[in-house]
Amino acid sequence: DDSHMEWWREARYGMFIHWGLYSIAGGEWKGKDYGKEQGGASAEWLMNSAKISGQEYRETLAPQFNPTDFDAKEWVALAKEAGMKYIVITSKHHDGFCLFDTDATDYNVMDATPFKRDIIKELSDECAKQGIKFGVYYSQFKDWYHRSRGRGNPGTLSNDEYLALVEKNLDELLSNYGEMAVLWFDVGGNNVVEADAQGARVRELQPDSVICSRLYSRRVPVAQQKYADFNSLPDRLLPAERMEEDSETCMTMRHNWGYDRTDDAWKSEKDIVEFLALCAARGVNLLLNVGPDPKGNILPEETERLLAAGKWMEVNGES
Ligand code: JFZ
Repeated sequence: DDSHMEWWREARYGMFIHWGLYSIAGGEWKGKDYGKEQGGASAEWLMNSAKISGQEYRETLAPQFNPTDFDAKEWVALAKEAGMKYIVITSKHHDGFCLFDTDATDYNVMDATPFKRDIIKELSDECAKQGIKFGVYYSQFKDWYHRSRGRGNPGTLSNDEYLALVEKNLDELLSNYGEMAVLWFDVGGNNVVEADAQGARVRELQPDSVICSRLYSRRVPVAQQKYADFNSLPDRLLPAERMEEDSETCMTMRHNWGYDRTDDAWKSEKDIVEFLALCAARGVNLLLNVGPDPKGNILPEETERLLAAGKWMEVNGES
């Protein structure tokens, strides 16, 4: 039964939000630039790129996380005005930091930052209010803070404890935030048993959640990806032919996913409209990314592009 996929197939276009402790650093650590412009990984990979220990990363960035400009109402209204039908935000990226209230770790917005506001709650409530679907990105496999990264970076948890944390986090995300329309897992490991258990838990708690294929590693044959509802294409990829299976492409408006202070490789409004139209033509959902700044603002360059694409759809689209 795939009735839970109906809204997603019609939706076609959503907002991706990469936001977390890394946003404060903006791709920079101790005067050195680690953003993609300089050939490194994207800004949200900073902890890994600059080889920062969990303790130092947390001690430096968590006390500075105080995005007083954050206004869920504005973000959701912008997504709607842009013609987007769903929102997916990083509830926990590879740095392990949780943007929601959790009892599984104190490395979260409520306990480790001065902000002490549950970002996932404010956004999910606002989405319900404004009538747009809400979901979360959750890095289930890579967690540089809690999970061991090998010698010198032991992580705060043993492997069993880490799996328990993921289970607890999923229970919380699927129990405390109303409808969770999308579970956007990312960078799956090769352990299919683990992935299946996580998928099964989602199905059990919210049977209608749409589960991203990145719950599994790409190396797991598609036929064995039991709980994957849609195929997440490699980032920014536009398939050459029309896709018959449920698929989604995610894309940035410049190089980086997370906020980067120096990345000026902006795609033009025309680039974005073109990509959106091509995705629609090829039957692929588009999840278009924004990387809000440390204060909680979606950037003016992003807003401009979102509204331009929204305007184009209004003039040339079906609605
Ligand atoms: C992952 C993350 O590592 C990255 O930080 C970002 O969140 C992005 C949306 O997802 O990166 C990937 C994952 C998969 C592919 C490429 C980048 N892929 O399949 O081509």
